[in-house]
Amino acid sequence: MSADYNGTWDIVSNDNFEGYMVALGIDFATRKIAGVLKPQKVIEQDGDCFIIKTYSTFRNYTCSFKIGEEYEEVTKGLDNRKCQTVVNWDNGRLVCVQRGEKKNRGWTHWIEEDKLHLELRCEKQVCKQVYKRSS
Ligand code: ECB
Repeated sequence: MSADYNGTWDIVSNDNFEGYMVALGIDFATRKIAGVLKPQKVIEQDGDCFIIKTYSTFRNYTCSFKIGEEYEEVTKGLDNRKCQTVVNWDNGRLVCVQRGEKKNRGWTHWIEEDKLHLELRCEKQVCKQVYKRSS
């Protein structure tokens, strides 16, 4: 089962982003800046093809993928690592596995009551973000 993620989404909560960044080896000064950002997601979905843009006043990040097709992701401007990344559907959830140097790395998106949820995982750390539709 798939779902429609199209839209512009503004962050409303961001739990344990600090732990996630520590797990990724992000330096102290960068974490202090990144930790107070209010990122926005712009998601363009055409069936199984996605472009997810994450915007902030500090840095932006874009990834694009097709469901089930593994690709090499370079997390440029984030932790600058290479991952073998694949995203699959799981009952309307988008489940991403980022295989590489870091164990247990990936993320999951889902929509619940018109809120966009995102769980970001790295090693033993889980960051939980919630976004609302932008007005
Ligand atoms: C791009 C906004 C945040 C910029 C933070 C800058 C430096 C911190 C460095 C690394 C922290 C690791 C991740 C940053 C958090 C969010 C960016 C995108 C996370 C992500 O992988 O989102 C997925 C799922 O929506 C699509 O790329």
